[in-house]
Amino acid sequence: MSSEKPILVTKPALPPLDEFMPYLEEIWKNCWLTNNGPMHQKLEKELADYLGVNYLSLFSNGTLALISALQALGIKGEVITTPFSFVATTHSLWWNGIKPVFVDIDPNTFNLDPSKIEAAITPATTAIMPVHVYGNPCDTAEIKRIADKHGLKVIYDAAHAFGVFVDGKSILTEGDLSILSFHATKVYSTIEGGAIICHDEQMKHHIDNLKNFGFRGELVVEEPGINAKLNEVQAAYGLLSLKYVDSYIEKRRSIAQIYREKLKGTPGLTMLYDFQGVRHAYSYFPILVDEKAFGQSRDALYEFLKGKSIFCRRYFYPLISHFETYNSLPSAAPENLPIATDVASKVLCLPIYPELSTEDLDKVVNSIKAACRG
Ligand code: T4K
Repeated sequence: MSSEKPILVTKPALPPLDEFMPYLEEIWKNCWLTNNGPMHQKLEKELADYLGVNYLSLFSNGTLALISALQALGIKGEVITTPFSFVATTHSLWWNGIKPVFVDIDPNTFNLDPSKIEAAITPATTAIMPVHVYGNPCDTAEIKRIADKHGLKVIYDAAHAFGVFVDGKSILTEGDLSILSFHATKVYSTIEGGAIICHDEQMKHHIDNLKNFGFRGELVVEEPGINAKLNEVQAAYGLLSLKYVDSYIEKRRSIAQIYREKLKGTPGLTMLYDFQGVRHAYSYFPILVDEKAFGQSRDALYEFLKGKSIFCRRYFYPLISHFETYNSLPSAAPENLPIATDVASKVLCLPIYPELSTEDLDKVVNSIKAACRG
């Protein structure tokens, strides 16, 4: 192992500390720390405006937002979902007593393949939970067509899709509900945090109550809600971060551009490019390593880079369907998921974050090229 300064897959973008102090002073003055305080209310409004959505409810993290979104729609039975995601996607189904049904992904987008959804629908199916993985938009029109035909709800796990627009329209306006994650590793962060995006005021009230134990007013508990509120300090951090997020996305865009230019033509490496009409936010930079053409396996490359203090990540390997909780489900069989199994065996996410220096970026690129035996 080298003693060089580590280059991690991501690094949180921190807003200037001195600019955070006035927010803290305000909180101290308000003496209001959580439970829908003024910072929280302001952030819900500013985020909805920034993201181009009508109703947004903040959460203490993306996982509780997912769990609560399923609660809000009363989803039961079976839900069709992707195995190629962070494990929280499927865990949210498990926490609601729902049976996940895994469907394979599209080889070009790595998202749920709509052409394989209908074959997985049974009388117990109530919803589809796709993921805009790496922030790349799902085929939302086709998913809507299938959902409408079969009377299914659609809940998008949009944890990676902050600030993603398709033909000028926020991707978060799709489906019945979408959820976001504002974890420290995300493009936009409240340290820990998340949100549910919905389309009408009544649903927004319902979701707001759900994250506050199910209370409606002071004396009435309408349903078994949970505590998933975002506190004032984190909301303030979110307000300040929002001022910088466009510059963060721009830096990420230029890093992605450099990777694409400099790694182009490397034998055995496949990269994803911008989709037509999409404003990307570049939350991750995945590459696929074809062992035969590259001359080394993905895992050998991962270890080689680690030896140079470059810590890439194999998001999302192993597939969720591979984990013990889920691997006995019939839909988890690798034969049912050939594309996802193949992509998971080849994928490597390269470092991408606003502060990544040109020097470090060059080091990543040169090290990958040095590892290539193709
Ligand atoms: N749905 C999807 C599709 C998701 O990807 C996620 C979360 C969720 C739902 C659930 O949302 P949350 O409940 O988390 O809001 C990370 C994140 O913890 C997780 O939020 C994220 N997805 C997932 C893809 O990645 P780990 O286990 O890889 O994190 P960790 O601690 O290994 O950190 C990753 C890298 O970032 C390391 O190189 C260290 C660096 N790092 C990390 C933190 C926390 C820093 O430099 N500073 C930091 O403060 O899960």
